[in-house]
Amino acid sequence: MLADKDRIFTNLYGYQPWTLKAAQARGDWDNTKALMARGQDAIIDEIKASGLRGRGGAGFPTGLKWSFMPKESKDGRPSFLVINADESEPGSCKDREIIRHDPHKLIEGALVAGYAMRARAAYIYIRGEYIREAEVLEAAVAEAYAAGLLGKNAAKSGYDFDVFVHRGAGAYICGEETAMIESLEGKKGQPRLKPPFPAGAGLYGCPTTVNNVESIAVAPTILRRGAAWFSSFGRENNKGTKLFQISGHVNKPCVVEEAMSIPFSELIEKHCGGITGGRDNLLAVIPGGSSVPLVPAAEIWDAPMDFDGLKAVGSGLGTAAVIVMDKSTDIVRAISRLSHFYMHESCGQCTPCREGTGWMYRVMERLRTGDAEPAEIDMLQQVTKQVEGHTICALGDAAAWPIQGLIKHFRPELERRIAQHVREAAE
Ligand code: L3W
Ligand code: SF4
Repeated sequence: MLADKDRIFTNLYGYQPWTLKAAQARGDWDNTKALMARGQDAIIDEIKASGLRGRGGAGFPTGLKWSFMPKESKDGRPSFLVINADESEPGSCKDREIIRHDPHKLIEGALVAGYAMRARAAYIYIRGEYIREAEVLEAAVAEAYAAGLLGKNAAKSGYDFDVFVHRGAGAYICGEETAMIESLEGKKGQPRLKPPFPAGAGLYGCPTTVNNVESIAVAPTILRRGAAWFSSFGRENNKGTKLFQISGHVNKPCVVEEAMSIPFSELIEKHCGGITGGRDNLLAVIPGGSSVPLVPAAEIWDAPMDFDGLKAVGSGLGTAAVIVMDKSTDIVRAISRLSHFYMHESCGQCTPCREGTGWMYRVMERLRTGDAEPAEIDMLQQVTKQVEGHTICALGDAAAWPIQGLIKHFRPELERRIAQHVREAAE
């Protein structure tokens, strides 16, 4: 179990105030000027050496992403940092905890990261439903300005840096980085084709890096405690500490910071009081937010909770939103409900996603009640393959993967429902 002294988020549960004064007492904003004085390339090198990978779902190496930003401005164009606080992935609730209880970690991270990538300003795009969180964040940003930590000569570093909080309007797709950029520009939130990646042409056509809240909020601590400290947790390719969010059928759902690669069993037993009804009552787990395939009980129990460990069992770490389902769960209904979510949230600009998500949901609903032909299970699998990899953004994949996981691991249950429906109709 991670020792308290190794936790980055020391106020995750809000036992202390979020305010600047309390944050400074916890070590935030401690001589930020000195961190910045190490120089932009040195900061990027330290983040690279720490092994930090993006905490928003894709796991792209953070330091490498920062290094894509131009060192010199072309045509006088500024660069921007965009912080993705549009936390909408079903099961994900970690960024909310950072923002409402430890916002200064994020704001200091924005300054340090923004400086390293030579950005003029950071835009924090916060989920519209996070009303209280946005209020805290706006108040914390105002505190930082008042204390001279943002704005002209931020933290007396000689660097000018602004932070703007922008509230979303409730669309899941605006969490996709290029849809977020469109939305910030005042347009409808629809993903752009990549490349060009945002580092080449992002917000207002300027070089932009989009990072998740957690990725930015851990940066100052990594710089203070060193890359070697951070990378001492986890294992090769899966370094550091990580916020896990465990919901569903556990005795104590929680958000907890743990070492990357902690086995699933340890996470559940030590932090969540075990599975409801005991280990034998576990049916399946969606380990990384709703966009990754489910994993049956037997395969997840000993799996290391990291990028490679969950890939090895056919799933992914995603945002580390661990959705636990015990044997009382109607697993077909659960996945069908997710299909409805993706159908509803599809932005509609590519045909395989716009049409495919509706198709998949309608077939899933018929499989839920058993009112389907056995051949439709394979047909549904084929539809998922026609959507996966054939769309502009990852929402199409995210809609396909949970269904693929269901068919792979619970096909007998789908067949049982169809057979039962046939029997009942004959009676
Ligand atoms: C420059 C290259 N930049 C990649 C950058 C790219 C992006 C990052 C990752 O989706 C996943 C998705 C959801 N030159 C680059 C490059 N980049 N190659 O690296 O890119 P990518 O395309 O691998 O992923 P993505 O489109 O950012 C994120 C999954 O996360 N997910 C959902 C999360 C939801 C939330 C939320 O609610 N807040 O985070 C959960 O699993 O399905 O697969 O920055 O530009 N050659
Ligand atoms: Fe929009 Fe879906 Fe295409 Fe993504 S995959 S751009 S959400 S239609």
